[in-house]
Amino acid sequence: MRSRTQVGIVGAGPAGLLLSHLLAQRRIDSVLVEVRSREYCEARQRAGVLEDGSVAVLREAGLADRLDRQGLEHGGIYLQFDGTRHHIDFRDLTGGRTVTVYAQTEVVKDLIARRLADSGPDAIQFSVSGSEVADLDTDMPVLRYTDSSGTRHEVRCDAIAGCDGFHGISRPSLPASLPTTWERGYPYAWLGILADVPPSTDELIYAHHSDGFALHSLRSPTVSRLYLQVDPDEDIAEWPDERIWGELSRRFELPGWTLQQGPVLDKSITPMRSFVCAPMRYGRLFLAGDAAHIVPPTGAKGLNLALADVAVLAPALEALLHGDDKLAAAYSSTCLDRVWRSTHFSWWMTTMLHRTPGADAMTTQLQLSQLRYVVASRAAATSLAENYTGFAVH
Ligand code: RFL
Ligand code: PHB
Repeated sequence: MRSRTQVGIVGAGPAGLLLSHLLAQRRIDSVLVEVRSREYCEARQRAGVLEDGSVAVLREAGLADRLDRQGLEHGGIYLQFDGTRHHIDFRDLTGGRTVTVYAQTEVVKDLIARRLADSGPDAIQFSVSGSEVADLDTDMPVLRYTDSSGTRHEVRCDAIAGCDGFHGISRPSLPASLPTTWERGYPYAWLGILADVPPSTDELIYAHHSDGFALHSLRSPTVSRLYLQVDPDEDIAEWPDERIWGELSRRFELPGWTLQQGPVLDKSITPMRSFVCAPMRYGRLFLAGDAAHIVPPTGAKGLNLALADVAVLAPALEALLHGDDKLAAAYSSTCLDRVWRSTHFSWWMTTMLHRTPGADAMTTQLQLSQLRYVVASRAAATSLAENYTGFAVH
């Protein structure tokens, strides 16, 4: 079946969903296709921390009703090392900036509900297969997909947004000679759990430990999210709940403090990688979010970068559709500036806090020296605080 739209969007993660909403607000039609079901997208456990700039983008887009009611504003984090827990006070260090703990699952649920309410049940095509983008050298690229009832579609578009994550089809559709990519793998992974137990902390704890990194995050006053550094080839079957709680308790151990345990609701292992692709545009195909860049989760940046990209892309597409290419031409470099800052910050946090298998004792001493410097020097703490809370989205 052949049809026509203004913007074809591949992928209903945070980037694709927010973009379709921002375009609809500008009265621009889009077709949004997603390989997974709605239920799968709404349950996928991922990020939890929104920068002030991301909250501002969601508020301006009229998407923050539930976020404003249920999001938990945090004015700092704890850094734990050498048996001591130190508070980094973002409000004090940055003149009032904070982050908001609000799960990616909730951002995605809010966005899906809003798109379907505003534009009807066909606004998002879930459970598609065989998505392809083609004719990228022309002013009318094409998006092809097979819908959930088996009908093949060919949609002519003025522009296409590849918001289909790291493993999607959009980035591989660029001509092989075009993009430059940079990649770094890390010799560890995160085992994450969601637990039905009130958090044992008021703010996130990032813990350096000789057995490996641990992070205590949360989802609500009654649900905790915790992570443990494990080997990248670790088998999750080797990690029954008691072993996970035992390891977490050891890595967060502090006299007079106890880690509350509870039923584990979800458990998974995530590999860690830094990746950047430039440029993020080819003709009328624009990459956004994880399709163009990946950061390790230690800096809590991935979701924020995805939202920032499309906040830049929506006005650029609007101008492009009115014949003005200026913002579209600047899209890639505007986004990559923020992407590289977050890539550096995420790499820095990651390498400062994780145990590198096989590393010598000197490496550990250098990490500890850096951590002591961060908690002792206002300048060093301010650098962490301003990167963590993020920079204004333009
Ligand atoms: P997504 O969320 O991966 O969405 C891409 C969507 O595209 C679909 N798709 C396709 N659809 C149609 N056709 C195809 N051929 C397709 N191929 C794929 C996929 O099914 C999916 O629905 O990318 P997006 O929108 O760019 O959003 C990026 C964020 O999801 C990601 O950066 C963050 O989750 C990263 N991240 C964190 N970011 C933060 O800002 N703060 C955090 O605290 C944080 N913690 C995390 C994280 C990621 C984690 N994992 C699991 C990678 C913690 C973890 C453990
Ligand atoms: C989370 O809550 O999932 C989370 C928080 C902070 C991070 C990574 C993940 O750095």
